[in-house]
Amino acid sequence: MDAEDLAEAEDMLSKAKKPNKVIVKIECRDLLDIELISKSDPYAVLYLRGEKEKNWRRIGRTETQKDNLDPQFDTEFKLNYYFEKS
Ligand SMILES: [Ca+2]
Repeated sequence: MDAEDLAEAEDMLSKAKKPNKVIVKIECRDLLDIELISKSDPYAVLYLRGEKEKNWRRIGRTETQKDNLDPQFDTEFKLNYYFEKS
Protein backbone atom coordinates (compact mmCIF):
# COMPACT_ATOMS: atom_id res chain seq x y z
CA MET A 1 0.00 0.00 0.00
CA ASP A 2 1.56 3.30 -1.04
CA ALA A 3 0.85 6.79 0.25
CA GLU A 4 -1.85 7.41 -2.34
CA ASP A 5 -3.70 4.22 -1.40
CA LEU A 6 -3.43 5.17 2.25
CA ALA A 7 -4.83 8.64 1.62
CA GLU A 8 -7.71 7.12 -0.34
CA ALA A 9 -8.43 4.62 2.41
CA GLU A 10 -8.43 7.36 5.06
CA ASP A 11 -10.72 9.45 2.90
CA MET A 12 -13.18 6.56 2.52
CA LEU A 13 -13.06 5.86 6.24
CA SER A 14 -13.76 9.46 7.21
CA LYS A 15 -16.68 9.58 4.77
CA ALA A 16 -18.05 6.31 6.08
CA LYS A 17 -17.98 7.58 9.66
CA LYS A 18 -19.53 10.93 8.90
CA PRO A 19 -23.33 10.79 9.05
CA ASN A 20 -25.49 12.65 6.60
CA LYS A 21 -28.26 14.80 7.99
CA VAL A 22 -31.66 13.68 6.83
CA ILE A 23 -34.91 15.47 7.53
CA VAL A 24 -37.99 13.26 7.80
CA LYS A 25 -41.47 14.70 7.45
CA ILE A 26 -44.66 12.64 7.66
CA GLU A 27 -47.93 12.92 5.83
CA CYS A 28 -50.91 10.56 5.71
CA ARG A 29 -53.88 10.00 3.44
CA ASP A 30 -57.38 8.67 4.06
CA LEU A 31 -57.02 7.99 7.77
CA LEU A 32 -59.94 6.32 9.53
CA ASP A 33 -62.50 8.68 10.97
CA ILE A 34 -62.99 7.30 14.47
CA GLU A 35 -64.71 10.26 16.09
CA LEU A 36 -68.46 10.56 16.19
CA ILE A 37 -69.00 14.31 16.04
CA SER A 38 -65.90 15.75 14.36
CA LYS A 39 -63.13 14.11 12.36
CA SER A 40 -60.13 12.31 13.87
CA ASP A 41 -57.27 14.30 15.46
CA PRO A 42 -54.18 12.37 14.29
CA TYR A 43 -50.55 12.53 15.24
CA ALA A 44 -47.69 10.24 14.21
CA VAL A 45 -44.96 8.64 16.31
CA LEU A 46 -41.64 7.86 14.67
CA TYR A 47 -39.61 4.83 15.71
CA LEU A 48 -36.27 3.71 14.26
CA ARG A 49 -34.38 0.48 14.49
CA GLY A 50 -30.86 0.06 13.19
CA GLU A 51 -29.88 -3.02 11.25
CA LYS A 52 -28.04 -4.49 14.20
CA GLU A 53 -30.43 -3.27 16.89
CA LYS A 54 -33.03 -5.50 18.43
CA ASN A 55 -35.38 -2.87 19.79
CA TRP A 56 -37.14 0.05 18.19
CA ARG A 57 -36.09 3.48 19.43
CA ARG A 58 -38.72 6.17 19.85
CA ILE A 59 -37.51 9.26 18.01
CA GLY A 60 -40.46 11.52 18.70
CA ARG A 61 -43.96 12.45 17.75
CA THR A 62 -45.56 15.04 15.55
CA GLU A 63 -47.99 17.69 16.60
CA THR A 64 -51.66 16.77 16.73
CA GLN A 65 -53.75 17.97 13.83
CA LYS A 66 -57.37 18.63 14.63
CA ASP A 67 -60.10 17.15 12.42
CA ASN A 68 -57.79 16.14 9.60
CA LEU A 69 -57.85 12.78 7.81
CA ASP A 70 -55.09 13.82 5.35
CA PRO A 71 -52.54 15.45 7.63
CA GLN A 72 -49.23 16.92 6.49
CA PHE A 73 -47.41 17.22 9.78
CA ASP A 74 -45.17 20.26 10.35
CA THR A 75 -42.86 18.46 12.78
CA GLU A 76 -39.46 17.67 11.28
CA PHE A 77 -37.20 14.90 12.53
CA LYS A 78 -33.51 15.57 11.93
CA LEU A 79 -31.65 12.29 11.81
CA ASN A 80 -28.10 11.15 11.26
CA TYR A 81 -28.05 8.72 8.39
CA TYR A 82 -25.15 6.59 7.34
CA PHE A 83 -25.35 5.86 3.64
CA GLU A 84 -24.08 2.48 2.59
CA LYS A 85 -20.82 2.46 0.74
CA SER A 86 -21.02 1.07 -2.76
CA1 LIG B 1 -61.73 15.97 16.17
